[in-house]
Amino acid sequence: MDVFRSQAYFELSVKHILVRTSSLNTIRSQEIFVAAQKLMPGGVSSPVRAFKSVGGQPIVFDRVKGAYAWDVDGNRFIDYIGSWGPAICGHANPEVINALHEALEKGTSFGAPCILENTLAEMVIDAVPSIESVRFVNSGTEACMSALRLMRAFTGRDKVIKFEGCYHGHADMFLVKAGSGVATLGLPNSPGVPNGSAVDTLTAPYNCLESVKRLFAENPDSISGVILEPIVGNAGFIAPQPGFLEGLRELTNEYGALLVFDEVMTGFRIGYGGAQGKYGVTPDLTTLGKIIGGGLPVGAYGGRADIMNMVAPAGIMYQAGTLSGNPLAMTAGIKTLELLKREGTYERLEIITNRLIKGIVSAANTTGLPITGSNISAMFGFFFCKGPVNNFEDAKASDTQLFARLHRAMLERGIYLAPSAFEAGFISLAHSDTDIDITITAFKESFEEIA
Ligand code: KE4
Repeated sequence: MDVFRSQAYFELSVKHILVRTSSLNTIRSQEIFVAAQKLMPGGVSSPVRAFKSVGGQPIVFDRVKGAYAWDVDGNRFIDYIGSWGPAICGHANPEVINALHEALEKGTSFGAPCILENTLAEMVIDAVPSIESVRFVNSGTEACMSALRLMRAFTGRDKVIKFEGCYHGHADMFLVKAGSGVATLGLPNSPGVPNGSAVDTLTAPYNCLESVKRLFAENPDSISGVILEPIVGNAGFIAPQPGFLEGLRELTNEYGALLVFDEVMTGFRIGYGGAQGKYGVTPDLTTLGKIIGGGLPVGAYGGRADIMNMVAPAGIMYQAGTLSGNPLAMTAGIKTLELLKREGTYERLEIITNRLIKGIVSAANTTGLPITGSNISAMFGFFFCKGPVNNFEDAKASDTQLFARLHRAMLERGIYLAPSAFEAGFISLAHSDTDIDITITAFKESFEEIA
């Protein structure tokens, strides 16, 4: 059978099995996704995109602009994921795009020092209280993996404390009671992670200082440090309780361990100085990603100079990357941070995000649905339960089935929410007051539909 006929036959057969599963026309998404599943595991490049926990047809994007995404069937959505955080200045921001066009003329990758790395490094060091020196990598996973290696190298200790539901990328030692896609898929800490990698990863419930104290007391000289999301976005949205971050700072100081804030999600999202700027707690190391790449692949880890000086070639802890410090990614990050530095950006983000979450909670209350929700600047979330939600156990007790039904109802009304109850929502400077009004109305209608 020649390729053309086989392709035509395949497409014809696909059309026959494709049915419209909702009022939303997603035929082309379905065709593409059916084909994708024959090419890539689960048809996606990252598990959470497959809609496994909310069901239904993953939406195949065609293009994005500002607060909106268009799928391959021509449906437009108001997007509250924003590529999982990077699009805080709106998708395809014209100033970022123009800067990239200029940078492209000089090439796509150097594999050599480039002044753009200096520029972005200076901006990060100026913005983030804990960072005196920074190393760029290509993802949040790489940043967290490297930060853990550095914690161990600097202290000479092997164990690390992480919190249930927090997600620090997919490196072996972090896939222990992790959040995000691992929690979404209910994977038991993922097979393939050898015991040797996970045995030194200790876990505690988020917001529970007593558990951390106990772990330190039981392992007084073997814990290299504590790593956490200072505001959780990977178990759903969970804020630190008053005193929690300060308590971790005191405990790590007392035991000679390091405190590491994973600000891959919160960095430059909840303020220009991240969560550490908001709460006034300074960790020893910080990991970053998402926004500092402006939508291109960038991660970073940085912190006290005496610690960072251990990183090769300044020191003996090895870490490297072919595309690290890539000129295009640096350009997108620089321009994005320049836009965020402008007067009034975080005030605007706080106002529209707070209005949205208040509208969501009020609509659910009117419909009689149990809900708890909140925001911190441009990051928000809610759970279908009475609340409060202070840790992953609380989050898991929420009604995730109801969330799945809400997700579908909102898609049909042109609103694109994270396809998991264990994720956060992200707003951008491109979301207009009208977008917020439309979204609140869609929530009201959806709550009435699913109640
Ligand atoms: P990446 O390797 O995906 O760039 O970053 C890993 C990571 C590390 N730390 C935090 C706090 C993170 O939120 C992430 C990644 N976030 C998820 C969203 N919950 C990425 C989405 C996905 O896995 O597709």
